[in-house]
Amino acid sequence: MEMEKKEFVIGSIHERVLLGENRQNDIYCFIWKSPPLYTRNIFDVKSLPDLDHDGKNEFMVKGWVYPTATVHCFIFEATGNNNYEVIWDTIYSTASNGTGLSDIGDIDMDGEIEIVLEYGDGFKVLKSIDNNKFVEIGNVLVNPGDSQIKIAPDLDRNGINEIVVSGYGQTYFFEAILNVNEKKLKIPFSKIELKDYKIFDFTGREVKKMEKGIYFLKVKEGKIFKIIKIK
Ligand SMILES: [Ca+2]
Ligand SMILES: [Ca+2]
Ligand SMILES: [Ca+2]
Ligand SMILES: [Ca+2]
Repeated sequence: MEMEKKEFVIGSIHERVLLGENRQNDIYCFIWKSPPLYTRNIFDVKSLPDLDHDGKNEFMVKGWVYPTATVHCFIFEATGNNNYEVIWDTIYSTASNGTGLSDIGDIDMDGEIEIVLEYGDGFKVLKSIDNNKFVEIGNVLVNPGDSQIKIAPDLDRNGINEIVVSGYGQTYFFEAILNVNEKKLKIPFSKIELKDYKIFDFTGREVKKMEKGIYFLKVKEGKIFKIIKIK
């Protein structure tokens, strides 16, 4: 029986990305190398589940060049066996001295996945609107930037997934402000800082001040969290 092969993408500090494949138990090999992308520091890599619905999966890579402070995002798509091409790309400038990691998820709650691209100064929401076509439907500045993005599965149960942005000891929750009667290609976002949430520990006592560490957050009701510190 032919096993389905899993591929993986590796970015680099140089200008290219490499694609590897698992051949058999513990055996991996590189099967494809991109042309020079004229960017650097390609640490942010994300698999995309065929966002433009043409039957071919995509992957996204983002590079950042210093000191010109430009962020370049590329979306590649498979063109056949073991070959990939850039189908869309965009450049942003950033005032931040670094960039973080992006995520994907349903941000405008239409059942389709969007890319939430971290670009140093905040995030951009990129949406596929046709074959090989992506548009920016949201742009949020998050000081001080250079953050990790995670899409949360509607923790406060109001029907809208959250975008969680963490960096430099700060965490913010964002949600798209959606008007269900109107389909807009530009959506604003509301920002909720973690300090705006009521937080309780597992004994039921309210936590007034969060200290450095890693926390599990669990929604009790509305914007009230039960919290368990694990480190
Ligand atoms: Ca596709
Ligand atoms: Ca969506
Ligand atoms: Ca395509
Ligand atoms: Ca929500």
